[in-house]
Amino acid sequence: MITLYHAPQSRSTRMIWWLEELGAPYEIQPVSIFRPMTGEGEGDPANPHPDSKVPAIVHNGTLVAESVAIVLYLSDAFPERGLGPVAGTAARGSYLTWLAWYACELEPALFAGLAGELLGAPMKLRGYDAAVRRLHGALARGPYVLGEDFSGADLLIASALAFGRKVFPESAVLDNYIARCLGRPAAVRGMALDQATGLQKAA
Ligand SMILES: N[C@@H](CCC(=O)N[C@@H](CS)C(=O)NCC(=O)O)C(=O)O
Repeated sequence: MITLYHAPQSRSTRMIWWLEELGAPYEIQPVSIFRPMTGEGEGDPANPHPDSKVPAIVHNGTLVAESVAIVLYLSDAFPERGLGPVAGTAARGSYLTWLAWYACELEPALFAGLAGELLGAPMKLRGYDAAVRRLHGALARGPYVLGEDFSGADLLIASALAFGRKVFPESAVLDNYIARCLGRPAAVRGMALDQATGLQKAA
């Protein structure tokens, strides 16, 4: 059994999507978090995440925090689902590259854009331009960043693009990619479950 520590409309929302993709037995443990955008909320003593953030999972007694680590841990734990190349396969290097790229390149570019920090910051703008270029390059070669097959890398990248769409250039390639990923049945179920959790919390 996997327990997902979750706060509605946060980075843990896409982990419900991920668990739905994997078809693994799981339960959602709603927790409160501090919301920096509004200054509301506070960390929850019931949350085992070392920084009281979400997402975190506990699987057979093992705590895993950080979105990238959770995505990788679970695609490795359920290899039969084929949602991320496993160690020893030719595509593993590319999978790891895109997961690390998401955390180290795309997220910083996204948040620099959201904070209005790109103009007048040549290093940040250079990183942002490179991220946009690399993504377009990959999506010119296939529907997903690894080519023909959807993976956990797409889940992270597409959900971040959807969240910060206004920061990125107008592009049918990006719009179609987001729609392709977020239109997956598991993603639709994940969003509905996120809403249901939010209602539960409010009640
Ligand atoms: N690098 C972490 C970031 C997690 C994170 O910042 N989560 C936010 C919600 S989207 C949170 O829990 N914030 C609570 C806080 O800042 O105290 C990841 O990707 O998992």
